[in-house]
Amino acid sequence: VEASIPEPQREAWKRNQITSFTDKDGFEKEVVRHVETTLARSMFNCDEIAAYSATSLAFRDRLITHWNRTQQRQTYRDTKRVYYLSLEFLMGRALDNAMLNVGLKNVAQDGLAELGFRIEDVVKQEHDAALGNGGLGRLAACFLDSLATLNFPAWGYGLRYRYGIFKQEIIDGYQVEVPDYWLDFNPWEFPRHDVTVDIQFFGQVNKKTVGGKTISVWEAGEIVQAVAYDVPIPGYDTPTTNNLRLWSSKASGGEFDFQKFNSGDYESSVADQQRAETISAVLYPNDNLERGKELRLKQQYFWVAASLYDIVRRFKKSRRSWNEFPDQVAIQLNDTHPTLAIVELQRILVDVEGLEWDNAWEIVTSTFGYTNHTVLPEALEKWPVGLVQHLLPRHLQIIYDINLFFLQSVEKAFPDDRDMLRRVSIIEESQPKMVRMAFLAIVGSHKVNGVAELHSDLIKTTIFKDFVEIYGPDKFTNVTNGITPRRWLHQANPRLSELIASKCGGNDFLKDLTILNQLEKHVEDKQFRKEWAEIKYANKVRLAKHIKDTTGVVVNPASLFDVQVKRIHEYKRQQLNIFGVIHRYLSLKAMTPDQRKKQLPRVSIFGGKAAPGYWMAKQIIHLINSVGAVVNKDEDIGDLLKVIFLEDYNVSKAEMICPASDISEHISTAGTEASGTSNMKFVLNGGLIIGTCDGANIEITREIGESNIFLFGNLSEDVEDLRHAHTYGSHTIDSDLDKVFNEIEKGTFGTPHDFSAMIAAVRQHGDYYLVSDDFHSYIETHQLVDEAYRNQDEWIAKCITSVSRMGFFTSDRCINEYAEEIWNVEPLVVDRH
Ligand code: KOT
Repeated sequence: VEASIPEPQREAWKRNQITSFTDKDGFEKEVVRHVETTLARSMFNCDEIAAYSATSLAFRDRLITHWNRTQQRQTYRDTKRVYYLSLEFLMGRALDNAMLNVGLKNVAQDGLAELGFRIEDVVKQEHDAALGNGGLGRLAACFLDSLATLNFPAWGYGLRYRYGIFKQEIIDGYQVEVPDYWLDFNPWEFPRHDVTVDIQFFGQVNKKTVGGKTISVWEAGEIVQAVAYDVPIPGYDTPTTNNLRLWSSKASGGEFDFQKFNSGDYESSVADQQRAETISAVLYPNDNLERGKELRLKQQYFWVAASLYDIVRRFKKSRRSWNEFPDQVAIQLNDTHPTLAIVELQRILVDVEGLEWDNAWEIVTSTFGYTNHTVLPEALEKWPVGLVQHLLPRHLQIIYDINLFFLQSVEKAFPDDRDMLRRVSIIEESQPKMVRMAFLAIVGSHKVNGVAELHSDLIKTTIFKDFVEIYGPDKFTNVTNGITPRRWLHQANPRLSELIASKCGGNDFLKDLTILNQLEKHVEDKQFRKEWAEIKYANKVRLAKHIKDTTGVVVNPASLFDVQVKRIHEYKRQQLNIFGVIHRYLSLKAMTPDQRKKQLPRVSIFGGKAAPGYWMAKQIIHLINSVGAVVNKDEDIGDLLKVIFLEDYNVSKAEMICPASDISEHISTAGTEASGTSNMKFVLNGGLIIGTCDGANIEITREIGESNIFLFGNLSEDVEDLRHAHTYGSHTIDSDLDKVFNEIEKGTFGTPHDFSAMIAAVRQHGDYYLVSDDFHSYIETHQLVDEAYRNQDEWIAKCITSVSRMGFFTSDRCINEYAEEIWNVEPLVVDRH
């Protein structure tokens, strides 16, 4: 690496190499320097925000030095890189994570204490980076942590939204959305104004003859500029610091179109600028739903084109032949959102670089892998052909050609199956015609994976069945999701992490999570159980305080904490949970005071955002809050039942909530939740789960043992028949659920009309999510939970056993599987310095 600096200057550069701080004094010096120079403040007006900013800047300087060395090393060794394309990266806070990953949190804690600050308060000043909706975005963030920790040469590519997921406020029991402007002061990004890419939209395609060859030229469109912003991603206990590159949109030609400006057309020059900036302005707030908006397609192409330009530019520096592209580059598509990358790379290779179609297509398909995250039909992306034609005329031609060659090969293999061609065509012959993005992603990739075993089986037997026939089963694989134990155990639950370390021979388990299995031999250790229980209790006290501070409701930390936090969606069935809560309330009300005394106190905790346009999800939030308003002030009930809705669930709240749960709910209709990842977070933090046989719950059960999980409900294989029976047979509602409905309709929880649609969905509209079918089993299983919790000693033993068997669910295991089975990349081993 050094050799790249000319001999005469080398000595001066080496002599002045930056040395990062390693101790308290060094850290304090940096903080004071940043307070007094970068922030232009003084020790006399340094508040917690300034302390946060200066601490972050001190760590940022450290990261960027390691970032530089990592990039130099990767460039020098010229090995294959992974590019993870995701429209969402739900990163949460960076400071705490950076301090822990570089192993200097204690140093910072002591240093800040000497300067007059508590590190917990300083860390809390940071705004979450919330560039995602839920599981899909958080998975991308966990993957970045694992890629860096395992020393893979890897880059994330995303959009730098000015507004991330909205902030949720609950006003009079209803969700209100408030914009999340998070970029005010963000020390974690480096603007790269020198890295800009011109992105074209609209225009037309002209044929031209160059050297006897006819080529297609895409011309006369509108240009928008993409500007790169880099976010350093530190690995845990390694100098490797990878890059997340986020693109921001800007009008081309600088601030204004000066010609328009000078000719007096000031307004329209500002309007042009605003239109360009709109592209990266806001994250679409839908989880598991695609609404086919033009701006969303613009976002997708803008981000994909900028990223590919960058990737191709980096590859070209190595002066290798195009056929080596797939040996140097692996691109993973996080769902179908970046599928246009397939078309864009084909366009670059054929139109710009002049490769033959077949040669180019071989390179393209060897480069891409596609991860599917959902089977819900409303979430599968389809774009109207007319819209693609208008926005990206050349890309539509290429899509048609890809489809033509694909269908020709299918016809050859299945000569007598006309319907097969209709079924698998990338173009759906509907009114209007649509481009099916998942099919395009399959055809343009060499591997397709689901995110949990059941889910990967389901895609092979349902939505992608025909493609398994066409390509054979080997193109389809499973990579069960995982979570990073650094953030979700070490950072979120430091006391538990420390207790575990004391039994597992130090912190190595954070890099090899299977080491957790050493806990199992201590399960019978009374002192260990006691410490374990104390930590859980302390975490519950912390959450109880947060509940008191934010809702005013006092909850008893000795109660069983029952938690369901995730996006609000009918398939995730928060309605089943709240109906169950009402059932519990009615049962308690029907008891004598003596009977009540024998009951186990419970706190039902909900949290999660509803997509702003998802009316039914908003009704569910309203019902939860309405039930809470009645139950929480009912003096007959007291501590026996509290119902809490926590406002604005996000990554940093999850870090507080997961460690405080006794039981968490993962109760989706079987076959609908592709994986789920919060189920893993809750078990890893010493909580048990109640769940359906869905997604990763099934593999969690296999790992931790059936006696350590509360499973209930119908199985995925029976769902279709049940739905059919609801629609075509006679549909009777569970009698206990019926009583719950009657109580709601009596007005016990406010105006019954507000909730009539939720009830009608079950009674009149075929109960698509099987709430009634699973209700009895759900209630019975909650009774088992109560009974089990009464025996605290055994409960704690179950928790410890479960944690000891969770090693499989680290995102490190996941990333190693992707690396081996899909990317064919190896880590770049680094010496420590
Ligand atoms: C789909 C369209 C737009 C935005 C988000 C999605 C989406 C999210 N599709 N699947 N997911 C979730 O992905 C997680 C990570 O794999 C899964 O654990 C979860 O079950 C999916 O619902």
